Amino acid sequence: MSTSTQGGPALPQERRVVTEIPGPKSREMFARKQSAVPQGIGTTLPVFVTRAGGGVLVDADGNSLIDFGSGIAVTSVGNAAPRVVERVRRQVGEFTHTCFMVTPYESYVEVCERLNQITPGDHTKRTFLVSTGAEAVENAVKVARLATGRQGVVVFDHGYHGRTLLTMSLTAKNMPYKQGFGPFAPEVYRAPLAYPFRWPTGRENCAEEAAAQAIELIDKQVGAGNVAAVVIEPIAGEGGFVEPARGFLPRILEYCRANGIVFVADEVQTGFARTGDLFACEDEGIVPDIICTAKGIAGGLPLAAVTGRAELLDKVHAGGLGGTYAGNPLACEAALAVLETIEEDGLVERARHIGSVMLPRLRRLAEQFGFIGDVRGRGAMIAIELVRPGTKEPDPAVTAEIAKRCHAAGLLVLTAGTSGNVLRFLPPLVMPDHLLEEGLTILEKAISEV
Ligand code: PLZ
Repeated sequence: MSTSTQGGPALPQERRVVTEIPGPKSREMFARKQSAVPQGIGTTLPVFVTRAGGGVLVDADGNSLIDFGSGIAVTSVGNAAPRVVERVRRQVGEFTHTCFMVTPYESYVEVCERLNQITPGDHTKRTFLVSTGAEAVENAVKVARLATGRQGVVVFDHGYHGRTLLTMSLTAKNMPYKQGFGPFAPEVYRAPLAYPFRWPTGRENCAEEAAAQAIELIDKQVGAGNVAAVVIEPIAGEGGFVEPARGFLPRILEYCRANGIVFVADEVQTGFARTGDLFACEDEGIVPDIICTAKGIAGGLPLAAVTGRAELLDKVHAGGLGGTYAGNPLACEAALAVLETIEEDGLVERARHIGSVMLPRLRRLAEQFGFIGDVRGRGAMIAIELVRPGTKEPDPAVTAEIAKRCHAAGLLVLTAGTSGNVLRFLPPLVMPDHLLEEGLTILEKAISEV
């Protein structure tokens, strides 16, 4: 039996279901949650976690669940990953906060230096740090607006960029993210996304037609000269792991370059080896003007970054950017540990390996079951889209039912998609193969039973 020493004594890398899921202790805590926390804060699976590491989550009742979620693509290096634990432990005893804008510290600068090196493009870059993905995207737009003197922001169908006023406005899906929370920020325009599975005239026309429609929308409805930034996820995450048809991103980038529009890649979910490249933009050689990162950057500590062309970021006046906790020293230490882990443990390769295990098994399932409409994704960012057999009509009910069965069997899976009909898989990149295979077996069983 392989073990993980993450966070202390060895944590067995096994699935172990010893109670109903959720068990009695989790149910008791969930009842407390229901009376202390508003229902606006949802719960995918109401088991209360006490430890986690490698590929498992251990709950208060002693169940050990296989983790196909990584806390929504965050713990790519594993939970309580050894190098993260070591560096954060050391740092927490030295100092916990000074505010980088008041008195700086080296680890912040080192994280920025590293991001300037490893993000796509060999132009001169600058990076600044914030705490959340939404903050990173919002700051990218601030920079683009100031640098261009323009206001418009173009985003895409199925996009997700956060829950703050601006990023909620950039997000496509109404329920639950926007419903009742308006009015939304102005000067946000939404273009079609090249969604191969759902493109009306077929996959083969998708990239070209979608790009033409997006460009026409910008030209005719907004005016290219009014657009500060195009903001896009290289693979739409919450929107259902939609990989834009190949050729779409390069075409949009080319249009941005020709029109002085800042191309912002939101790699909050796709970044840091998740897709089998260090950044998903690399797959088609996209060099964004600004790249936003978060989630996988710091193994679970809250950190996010905005990295971009020096000439853009340097336009902002002194004091124009920042935040009390932005680039917290514990989170910076964690980020340095994550970068070391990705490199030393070959996690880019590991992500590709995970994809190469998952995709063929899922494709075989899709041949067997008509309600699996599409299998897609790259690396360890893989999804299936569920539809009514023989149609493309989304089936969120069957999606929820499969997730429920997986959960009951001790496999955490997440749903996604504008219609809630996508099951997405985001295992930690350090998940041992036997757990990956076992997780897929549970999934297969759940699918064959619904
Ligand atoms: N951009 C591409 O995926 C966060 C949302 C969880 P924050 N996705 C998880 C939820 O329901 O709130 C996300 C993302 C992309 C931006 C964000 C926002 O990142 O760290 O949640 O602010």
